[in-house]
Amino acid sequence: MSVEILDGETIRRFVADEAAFGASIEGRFAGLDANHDGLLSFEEMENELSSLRVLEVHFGVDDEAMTPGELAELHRGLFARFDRDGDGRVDMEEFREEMREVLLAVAAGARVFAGADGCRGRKLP
Ligand SMILES: [Ca+2]
Ligand SMILES: [Ca+2]
Repeated sequence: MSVEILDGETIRRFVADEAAFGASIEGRFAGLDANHDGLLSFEEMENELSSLRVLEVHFGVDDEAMTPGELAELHRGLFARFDRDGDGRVDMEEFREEMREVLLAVAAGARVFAGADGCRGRKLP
């Protein structure tokens, strides 16, 4: 699934739409849950973490000089943000809450950055 940068208002409307947002998150969660146990391990989350990192890079977090070790540490940190109760697994509720916050943060950033560097509508891999 590709990540498309939309304008902030569109993202906020999407997150506020419980039915659409919930369905989207559940579909994404199911797609990541490779062994279908209803929980996401770090390994299952890694691709997702990479695409979230793309968002952060897009919004100004510079990782040009990162070593593989630093990258792994960053992924661990991102995973810890999702894993709120620290049991080493991300359940649906944790996934939904963190994705909501990430999207709202992106929405806030998008409003700031859209005019600044013309990134509005740009598609990320
Ligand atoms: Ca799993
Ligand atoms: Ca957890």
